[in-house]
Amino acid sequence: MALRSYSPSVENYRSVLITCACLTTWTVFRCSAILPTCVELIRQLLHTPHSMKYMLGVCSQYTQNPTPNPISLGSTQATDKVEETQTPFGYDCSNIWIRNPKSTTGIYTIKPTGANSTIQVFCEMNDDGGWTLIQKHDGQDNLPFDRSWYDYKQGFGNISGEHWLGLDNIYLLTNQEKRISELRVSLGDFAGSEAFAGYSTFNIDPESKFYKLSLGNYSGNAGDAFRGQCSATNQDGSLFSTKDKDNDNCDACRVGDMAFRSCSNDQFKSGWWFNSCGIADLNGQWRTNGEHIGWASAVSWKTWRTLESLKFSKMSVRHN
Ligand SMILES: [Ca+2]
Repeated sequence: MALRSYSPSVENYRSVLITCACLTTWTVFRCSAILPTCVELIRQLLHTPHSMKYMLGVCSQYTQNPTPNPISLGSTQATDKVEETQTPFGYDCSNIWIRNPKSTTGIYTIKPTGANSTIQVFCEMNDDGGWTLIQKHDGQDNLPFDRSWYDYKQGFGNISGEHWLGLDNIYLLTNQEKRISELRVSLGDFAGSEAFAGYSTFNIDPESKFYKLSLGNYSGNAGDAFRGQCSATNQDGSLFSTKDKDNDNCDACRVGDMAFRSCSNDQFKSGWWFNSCGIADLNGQWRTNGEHIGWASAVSWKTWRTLESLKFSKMSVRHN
């Protein structure tokens, strides 16, 4: 337990952290995806005054071993049993940013309060804080969003590219003890314009309550498409639906002569918080430039662009 009083030099930090990165690479993850995180970890900890206990805790988290083998510490004596830490890098991107405002945008590992395991996320580190990305849809990976309940629950895609973080992860992120989460929806069209919609609070319920959506006050210049213009299009308070799980309020809805019961399966080919059905749907089918007008299934935020499928959408959460 000598670690409590141990004060390593910068060189010692470097030795520990590089060893940690090596351990991570070949013991657990066996994939290159973890490397950017490790590199980021090294960069962060070399520039911030963390304790040795914290750093070794990080290593133990990465090796998934509460009492890892002694880690090479160069000339130091600290090879005692290592205590686990409460969080590997932070509860969320905001927490990481608060601890180190110089953190750069990229992939991080977080552990929200209440989570049993860590989550890999993409953090956008801006002047106004650290934002945890929960959705990115820009067609760059040709990622299909017409997916099952299970896929939307678990998440899909590439964290550094197009992806949906997963409803279980979004639930954990937005229901942390004493941490208020706000949402920012970022949008771009094919003409090069951008807009955003902010919500002062953003929470979803657990799966047992069908991931019901709860939003705070709107601000921004893209319009409040989540709430739409009337009760039928208001998605605040709606349950999540997918093509194989219809929790919407259509029974039946009509488009022209056609009646349908499932917004997700019959109209929009998207997992979303449909009411009957609403005018926001960022998980609809991405359309190429020139082919982006007038589709039912599209990347839609109709208070901003009524008929167009958008060039990109991002949904990010900040905590305070
Ligand atoms: Ca229905």
